Amino acid sequence: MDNLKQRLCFALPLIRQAGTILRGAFSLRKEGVIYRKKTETDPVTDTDIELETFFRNEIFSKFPNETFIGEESASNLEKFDCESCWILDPIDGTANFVHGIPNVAISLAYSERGQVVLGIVYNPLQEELFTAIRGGGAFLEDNPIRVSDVNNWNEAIVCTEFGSDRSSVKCNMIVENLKSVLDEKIQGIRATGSAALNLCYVAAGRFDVYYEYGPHIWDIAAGSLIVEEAGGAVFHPTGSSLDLRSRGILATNQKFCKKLKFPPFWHF
Ligand code: LIP
Repeated sequence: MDNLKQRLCFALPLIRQAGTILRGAFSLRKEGVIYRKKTETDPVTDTDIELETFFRNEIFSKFPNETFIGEESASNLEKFDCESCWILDPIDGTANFVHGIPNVAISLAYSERGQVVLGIVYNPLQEELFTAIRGGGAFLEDNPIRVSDVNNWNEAIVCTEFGSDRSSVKCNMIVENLKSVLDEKIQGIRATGSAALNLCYVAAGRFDVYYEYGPHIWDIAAGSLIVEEAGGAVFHPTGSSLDLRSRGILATNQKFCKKLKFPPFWHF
């Protein structure tokens, strides 16, 4: 635990510094942030790349023998099984960032032998910092957070995302799942546009369920630990145990998780 606290103390000033860079770039948006598209519907900005380079350099100068997985360098995901690995999404919610929507987060996780043990998610535009160390609880700034107690669909806010894959198979699956959820007469459905924030909102009891097919390990590594440490549960949407590299996640409070019927509630 002491080792992880030291790592948190190392990472927090970096996250705050990166947040200042992100805020500066966000406020210049009207003059036009330069962005290139990874695929037709999936943007990446110079700020994503600048922040990833910043973290990579800082992490390697402090821990030269550790491994690093970053969204923009899209490295070999087998590194996750190494003794020590850092996992970064420099801007989770890049599409929001380019549209001037302040739902963005810097997501940084640290794992040991394939298990995330430290997670930090920071939205510098709304000044919200979520942290967790495995076994040490989850926090919003200095305040402990807990998942909700909601147990009934008609009181539940369910969150999902629509990703950037516009193939007909994926779109049909999204629509079918949405229909199943709406058929339960839920109170509301939301999509922040950032998987990391969605997970933190489950952890803080703002959302009761979040599911998505498509997110990558860098989108969900930090947030999934924050949910668990806030008393919640994380799975693959089919109900099997969560593999962060399997491109799917379902996060809920403990009560709801008993209520969800797997399979076949979630289609894929
Ligand atoms: C995004 C996610 C979002 C998901 C998108 C994308 P990015 O991350 O957080 O929830 O639906 O497909 O992965 O690309 O902004 O880091």
